[in-house]
Amino acid sequence: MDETQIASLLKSSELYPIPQSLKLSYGTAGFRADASLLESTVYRVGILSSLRSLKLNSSTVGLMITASHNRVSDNGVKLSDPSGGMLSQGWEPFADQIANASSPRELVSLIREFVEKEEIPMGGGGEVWLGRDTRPSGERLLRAAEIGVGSVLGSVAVDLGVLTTPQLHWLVRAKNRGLKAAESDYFENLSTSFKCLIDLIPVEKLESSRSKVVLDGANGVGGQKMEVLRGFLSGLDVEIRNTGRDGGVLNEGVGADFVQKEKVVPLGFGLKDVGMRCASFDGDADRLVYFYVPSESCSGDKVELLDGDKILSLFALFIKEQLNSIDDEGKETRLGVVQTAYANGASTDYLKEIGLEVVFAKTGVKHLHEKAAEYDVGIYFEANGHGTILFSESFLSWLVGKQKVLSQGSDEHDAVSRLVAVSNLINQAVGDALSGLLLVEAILQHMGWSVQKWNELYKDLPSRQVKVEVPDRTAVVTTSEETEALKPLGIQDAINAEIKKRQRGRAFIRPSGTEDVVRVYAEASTQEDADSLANSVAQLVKSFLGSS
Ligand code: G16
Repeated sequence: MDETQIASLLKSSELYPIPQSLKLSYGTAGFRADASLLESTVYRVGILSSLRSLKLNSSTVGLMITASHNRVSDNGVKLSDPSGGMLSQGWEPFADQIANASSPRELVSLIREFVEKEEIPMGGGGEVWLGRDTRPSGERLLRAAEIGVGSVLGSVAVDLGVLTTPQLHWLVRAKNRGLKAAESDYFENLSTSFKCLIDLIPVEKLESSRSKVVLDGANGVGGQKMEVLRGFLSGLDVEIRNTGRDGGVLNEGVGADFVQKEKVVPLGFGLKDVGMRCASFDGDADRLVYFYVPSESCSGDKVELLDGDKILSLFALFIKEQLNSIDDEGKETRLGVVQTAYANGASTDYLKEIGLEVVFAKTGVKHLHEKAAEYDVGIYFEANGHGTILFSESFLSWLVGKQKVLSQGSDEHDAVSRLVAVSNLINQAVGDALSGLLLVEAILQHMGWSVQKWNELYKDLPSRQVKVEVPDRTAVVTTSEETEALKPLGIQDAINAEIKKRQRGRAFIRPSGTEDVVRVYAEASTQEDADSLANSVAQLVKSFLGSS
């Protein structure tokens, strides 16, 4: 790094002093904190993203300002690698180091060392695309990111404005593949591949299953983007509520995280919606869950939840059905599904029963994505509704080749065409609520299923999730799949004793990577037992770690 570069970094970093006693870690999905604390962090991540671009031959990198499901006063920053996937985990320690550097001099010396170690060519040409969600703090933080990007000399930041997180990942992926990469291309791609799937459905099935879906947009960017997407679509009737324009607050009593954790309707939904097919996005639209208000509901607030596990099961069933109709010429196509410890035990049993290979990963899509990429077709979903389908390059080119030679209109040609359409519709960069919703809707129409019929695939074991505020959540250390706590010493034995008291009991604890809490998950054969197990484990967390 030459003197001019060093001077540029020193000068810009003076503008963004780190708040006293701020200690951040890259976490499950980037840095998150109260928005007022984050300018120095976002500025520094701006620098990192320029370096990442330079390291990868000036490919475009994405930087997203969002705190997703967290409250509106929080914000955060996540990065998209040139592939459209999450930032390579190998760079996370450097992200932690620079985010916490206490002075401009320390920051510059860390950058210098890293540039040398990684042999990053500093000749200029880095490119970073920036997006933000609808949080009021987003614009100010985006300016900090721009300064960070530009302080690596010769690198440019391109402000793409308000986007969903998955849109930014999709655009970055498309750009680096030399494809058209404007927001309108994203909408066109989704709508045309949705149409392909619908066109492959026999007319009599279409008529019986087409009905309205009602969307809760979490008062965030997702509902607003769905309004745009709706203009591109035919064959789908979507009513959108909680767009954030009617005074509702982002993620407050609304959104996928709220609906999935509390198992109640979001604001704006209730008795009037009994039996309707409803869906919920989270704050940056990378998570999707479905729900309906059951007919026996008196108050209209409790829901039947169709979470990420149910979406995964629907996708897996559909993909499997298509693969079964295709002569794979002895290739032995590998279809695998990836879940986390949060997956409902009944969903895992179901997936195994239908003959699927199920593997587990640590919480965080970056971990699931990696495992899903090992298959010809890998489907991953977290119970919270974050997930997607990955098609390996070789499998996809084999499919496309087959599509060309098979006779049009044959069952096999239709099955191949459906899979090709799914590979275009689903956002293979990262979980995407908009594309996920379109795929769910297309499959339900294909099957001729109502949301209630879909829900009958299996019955969830009763479960409960709670969060516990403690003085130091990092005192909880778990095994790699997060099913057992290694620290604090003795807590796992105490948890096991509580589990044993309940039929089909299962519970675990883990420190959140996005909020300052310890999460508790419990399931059992009855709701009462699941609740009491979660509460007992939460008490254990408090007694081992203290409450804050
Ligand atoms: C992020 C991650 C998800 C993860 C979630 C909760 O979601 O992308 O993979 O499941 O955080 O993580 P934790 O339990 O560690 O707080 P999002 O939608 O908030 O970006």
